[in-house]
Order: sequence, then C-alpha cells, then structure tokens
Amino acid sequence: MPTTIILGSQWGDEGKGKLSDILCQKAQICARAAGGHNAGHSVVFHLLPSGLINPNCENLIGSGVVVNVEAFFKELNALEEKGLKHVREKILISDRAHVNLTLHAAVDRAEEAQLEGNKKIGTTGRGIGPSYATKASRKGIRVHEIFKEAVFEKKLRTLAEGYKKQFGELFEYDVEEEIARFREYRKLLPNFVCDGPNFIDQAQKSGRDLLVEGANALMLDIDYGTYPYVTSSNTGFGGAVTGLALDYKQIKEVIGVVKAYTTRVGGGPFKTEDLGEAGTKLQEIGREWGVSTGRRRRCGWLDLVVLKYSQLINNYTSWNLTKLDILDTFPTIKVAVAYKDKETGEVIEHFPADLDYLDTLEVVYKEFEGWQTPITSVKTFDALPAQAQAYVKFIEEFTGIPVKWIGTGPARDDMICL
Ligand code: 2SA
Ligand code: GDP
Ligand code: MG
Repeated sequence: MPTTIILGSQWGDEGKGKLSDILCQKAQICARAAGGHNAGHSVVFHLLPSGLINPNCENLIGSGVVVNVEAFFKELNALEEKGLKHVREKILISDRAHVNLTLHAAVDRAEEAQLEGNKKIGTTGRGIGPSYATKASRKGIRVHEIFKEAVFEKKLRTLAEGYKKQFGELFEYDVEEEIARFREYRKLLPNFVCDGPNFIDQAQKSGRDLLVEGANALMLDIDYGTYPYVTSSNTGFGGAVTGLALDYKQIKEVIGVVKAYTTRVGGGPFKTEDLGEAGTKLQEIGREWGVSTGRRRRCGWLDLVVLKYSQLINNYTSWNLTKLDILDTFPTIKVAVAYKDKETGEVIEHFPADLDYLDTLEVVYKEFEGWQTPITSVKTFDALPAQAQAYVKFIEEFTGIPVKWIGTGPARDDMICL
C-alpha cells in the first residue's frame, strides 16, 4: 500500500464495500475519515471500518467522522454475533471526532418536515447534517467531552433548549433519556478512545499499510456535490486528508469506485435518470435498494460528465468499475458524454454549479452495443466480450484514468484485476 484511499465517485452505493473487503485483507490499518452511520456497504457496517473482518487489522474512526455511540456498540455486537472475536480490541475512535446524538436525528426529522415536496433532501434521517451543523457552529460535543460529565450534560441541555425554541412541536426529543444513556456509555467507552491524529502519524511514520475507506461519494460532497442535495461532510479526497490528518506524501493510490451505470437515493438532480423500462430493469437486476434505509434507488445511465468532474476534484489514480454484469442483458447501453444548452446549442462539458441551469440542459448520449451474455465467470479483461471491452476502454479514454478493477458479480472473487 502504504496509504490507499477508496472513494465513491458518483452518488454513493457504487460498491465500495467489495473493494474495501478485498483490500482490507492485506491492510494493517483501516480508517474512516468522514460521514457517520449514514454510510455503509453491508448489513453490519454503517459506521465501523471494514477492516474489522481482518483479525490482524487495526481500525480507526477518524476525527472527521460524526460518531453515533449507539450504532457503534450495535455494530460491534452484530460482528460478535457473526462469530468475529477480538473486534473490541481492534477498534479505536478519535478523541476529536464529534458525537452524533439522538438529538441530531430529531433535528434532521424536524428540518425535513419543514421542507416542501421536491425541496426535501431525502436524508437518511440519522442526524448527519445537524451533527456537522453543531460542529461548524462550535456548539458540538466531541468524543473526549463525553467523559466530562458536567460539561457534556450542560452542552446537551443547551442544545436541546435551543432546538425546542426553534422547532417547537416538530422537535420530538427527550434530553433526559439521552443523558441517562450517556451515563452508561461513559463507563463503556474509555478503552475505545485514542488521540486520532497521533495514531495516524505513528501508523504512517512506521510505514504501515493504511486503507482509508471513503463514505458516501463525491457528488454528495458538501462543497463539490449537487448542493443542497448533499450530505454535510467532505466526502472526497480533501475530506480523507483532513478527517484523518494524513501525510499526503504517503498516499500511493486514490481509487475511484464507479458503478457501470448510475444510482441516487434521495432528492436532487440526476441528469441521466431513466424513468422508463431501462431504469426499472437496472433497479431490479442491480438490486438497487439502500442498505442503510431500505429506500429504492433512482437508476439511470453512466454520466461521464459527472465522472470527469469527480476526477477533476479527487484526482483518482485508477478506477474500480463495478457491477458491469448488471448490463449483461441490455441490447443497447447509453452513456452521457456532454450536456447541451437547448437555447444556444452550446455543448457543455463541465458540471455546472447552478442546479436551475443544470435542469435546463439536455443530455448528449453515446450509444454502445450490449454484449448480451453473462460475464460473471470471466476472470480476465481479454476474455470479456468485445462490446464490454469497448465500454471499459471508452471510460478510460474519456476520463484519462485507467480501470484497474472490474466488478463482474456480487462475490468477492467476481473481480477482474488489471
Ligand atoms: P444525509 O443523511 O444528511 O447524509 O443525507 C443527505 C443526502 O445524502 C444521501 N446519502 C446517501 N446516498 C446514498 N448512500 C448513502 N449511504 C450509504 C452508502 C447507503 C446505504 O454510502 O452506501 O448504506 O445504503 C447515503 N448517505 C447519505 C441521502 O440520500 C441524501 O440525498
Ligand atoms: P457501497 O455502499 O458503495 O458499498 O455499495 P452498496 O451498499 O450498494 O453495496 C453494493 C452491493 O452490490 C453489494 O450487495 C455488493 O455485493 C454488490 N456488488 C458489488 N460489486 C458488484 C458487482 O460487480 N456485481 C454485482 N452484481 N454486484 C456487486
Ligand atoms: Mg451502500
């Protein structure tokens, strides 16, 4: 390795979990840098890093994460129920991470309730946005403060009073219940908390293989995503660096995970969304339901304008193209290569900031002939049908980044490595 970063390049659920699962086999440390329990790729992991399945790997929940303590213990218990031993000795939380509280989830619900129709963000309801909001407004509670009982309780009561005034009946929250729960967590947590930046510094200085698992995806990034239809953290390369205090000189690879088509959960723009037969087919064959919330994902074609933009922000060193097999039965496969201004005829090759303007643009598609044969058993690039090879090569040429991994099925082995 030494430091490898895995990032979602679209709107999430690209299949980051499978690559993490493969790479964490040989990682010595696995870390999460941002997001909270809104991320996650399997039934078990929403907050915890994937490295917990490797008994030799140490895991860190970094300073940029918002940590829900209840989810933390729930996921640890679930891992133990699956027979994994010693997971409790292999996980640490940065003392600088912020605490995601039940209070934040109540604020999340109240805020969404105040938004109308298509203005709703469609959040995961986990209080991620409000957690980052209290952090940015300097009223948040950091993990190390959990142990200062009086400070913790005073800050929590002040926050609760403020939100009660702001939202009234919409804010359904019992501060005493949360305070009581934290009296228990206070006893259970001390062994799990470490000095986050120091931990990473030591790890990188000693040359250990570090795997950074991105959460969510670039188009949900608070600065570069489709704002305001985004999550509230920096989900891209920058967030990985600040969320863990990485030494950038140690970073060898930044792998962008890209699904062979596009999905999105929640509201917001999605130019290549297909509301017809193709979208339904992608949804069904791709089993596109959210892991965290069970919501049906919106589906459509690959958007290379998005991908090029994602590359511009994150500077990936390679792609992991996933779920190529989901396209196996399509006679024709479409890919967005540009947008077009309907009025002026101007071809737009960049991703605009203004969503109202974006909405007026037309999509320019390139069509590919499908391969119409199963590829799940294929183990090498050369053995892929010519049409599938052409599809992959086009993505490489268009983005200027090599495809290093190709997902051809759900199992760990269903991956072509180039
Ligand atoms: P939030 O709850 O404030 O972060 O929601 C804001 C928007 O971000 C979207 N969002 C997501 N979209 C897809 N996947 C997400 N997380 C998991 C993952 C999904 C899962 O990364 O795999 O486990 O199935 C995720 N988290 C947030 C959300 O839909 C809102 O549009
Ligand atoms: P993540 O959040 O980015 O990890 O993505 P998801 O939560 O949507 O998980 C991806 C799902 O797709 C998992 O059930 C994986 O087993 C599955 N998956 C990953 N890669 C592939 C692939 O190449 N082909 C198929 N058919 N399934 C895949
Ligand atoms: Mg997921």
